[in-house]
Amino acid sequence: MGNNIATYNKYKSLLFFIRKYKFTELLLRATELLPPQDLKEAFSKFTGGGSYMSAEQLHGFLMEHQGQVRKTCQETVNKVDQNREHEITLDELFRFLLHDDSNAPLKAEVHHDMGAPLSHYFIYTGHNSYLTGNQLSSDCSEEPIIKALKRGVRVIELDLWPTYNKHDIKVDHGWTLANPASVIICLESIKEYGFVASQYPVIITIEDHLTTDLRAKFAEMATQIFGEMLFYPGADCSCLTEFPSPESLKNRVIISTKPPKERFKSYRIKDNPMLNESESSEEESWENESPDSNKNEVETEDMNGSDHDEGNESACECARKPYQVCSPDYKHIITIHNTKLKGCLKDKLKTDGEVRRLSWSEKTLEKASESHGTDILRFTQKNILRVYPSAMRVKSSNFKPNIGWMYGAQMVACNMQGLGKSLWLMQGMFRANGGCGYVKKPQFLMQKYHCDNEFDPTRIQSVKKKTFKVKVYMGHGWSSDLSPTHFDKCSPPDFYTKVCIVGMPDDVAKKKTKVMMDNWFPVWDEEFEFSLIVPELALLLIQVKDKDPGKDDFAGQTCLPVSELKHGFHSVPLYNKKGEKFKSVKPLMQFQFE
Ligand SMILES: [Ca+2]
Ligand SMILES: [Ca+2]
Ligand SMILES: [Ca+2]
Repeated sequence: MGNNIATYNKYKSLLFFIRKYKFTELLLRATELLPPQDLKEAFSKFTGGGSYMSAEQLHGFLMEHQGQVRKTCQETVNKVDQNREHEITLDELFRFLLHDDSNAPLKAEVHHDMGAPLSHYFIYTGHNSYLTGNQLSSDCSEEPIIKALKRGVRVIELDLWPTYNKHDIKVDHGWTLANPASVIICLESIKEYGFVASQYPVIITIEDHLTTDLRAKFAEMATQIFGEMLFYPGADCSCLTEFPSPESLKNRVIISTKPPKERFKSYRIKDNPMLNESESSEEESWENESPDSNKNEVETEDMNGSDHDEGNESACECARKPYQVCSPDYKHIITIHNTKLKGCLKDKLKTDGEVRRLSWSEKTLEKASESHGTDILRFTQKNILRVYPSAMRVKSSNFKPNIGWMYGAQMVACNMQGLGKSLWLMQGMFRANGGCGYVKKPQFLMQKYHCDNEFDPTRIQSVKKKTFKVKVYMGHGWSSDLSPTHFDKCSPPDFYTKVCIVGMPDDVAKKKTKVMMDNWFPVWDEEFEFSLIVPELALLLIQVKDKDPGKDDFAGQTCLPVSELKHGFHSVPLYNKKGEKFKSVKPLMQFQFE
């Protein structure tokens, strides 16, 4: 028996050795990747058929073929030229294009006009930013907030609740099993990490379940912690008729929530936090309400209180009346008012008067867009619409953000801790504009539509379609970043690449390359053509997979905003499922527009 085990172990280690040897041999093949034919032709064109490229010719190649701007061209030329006498070979150019980080397909700097009101931008927005995992039982912590801010997320959501003894505030997810987080630590983390990834403003959206006293306490905390960093229009009771610009709010924190009602009902709400929830939750559920809905006392009062005059009811006025309970300081620190108007959908989307924010669930938006597309668009040109994932998504999954973007919704809120395609799309969209968290909305979302049903993004009849070509040459880097048996136990992986366009319904398309069997360095050399109606909202989703008999293995993904892509040959860095960049995996591709 013992002898058998010894033989078995010996056999196993021999197998391991053979396998290892085989893999090492395969790794060596990396150096055998050859420049694609297209690159040979481009090299020949820019060198006039020569075998060396001069610094001047390289400059020409980078400007004309690679879509680089003059400034970065010189830097690149210096870099490539470093150890040479002003000339490089085709192979050196190829290695440079394949490996160098500066050959990424997107512009690294902020290049949109940042001087327009906040409503003109899509803003990188988190949902329940304090949750570490699922929506029911995961804990609350400042960690996911810090992580999101480091990635450039600009809108952080905090749900504020009274602690058990009602004397303090906690960040919690309401009536779930989660452990709460400290509000002070959350605010301090926002202060510390808010501007690490981007200088543009951080917006804190608050789901407010607090009593009047605790609101005052929060206002004090926020003003003390943020100091000068906290922006608000001032205590002059004036309301904004236009939002300030991201440029003017650089390195500032602003608060968005529902302004509290200055009414005697506050006494009663204090006694019953459950009632308070229906009053102040972000939920907007017009579609479930019958016209004479009278769910409870507070809700009715809320409806009365939210009429159109509410926004103008000044806190100063309120302060002059000694018997009313209000927290003027809290109201004053709110820059973006989350205000719902009563009435039918059309009334709720009114755009005269104070600019404000509405918060809708994905379902509400879906339903409203069927009949009121133009009204929603008109609203989002001046005001802010936040769209959040349905409460049914307990596992922190996400909805396709496009539904929000195509109606101009600025804050499409995403569960940053949930994995999956929707999150990749979100990360892709906000790689635009230097990854600063603000992306200027395309012109067609800002122009005037006069008739009621004129704007219907699901049926845009083409003006002139733009042709976008993607060529997938080759992949490499997996053998450096992952173990030899990561994909298949007994053989190298069988890679193929999927390229999809996600955007306006008519632009959606899916293509894929052939499978390259048993090869860590697949060469596909395949070109795909897409014809796009609205390239401004089109995202290119790239996924590499290892073909398997059952479910194929994931081998990397990235999502890139099409209108921001540089043309020419680029190495495209891929990310894991969570959106963390692989060290070396960056397939070589070419992008062209016609
Ligand atoms: Ca596999
Ligand atoms: Ca295989
Ligand atoms: Ca396989």
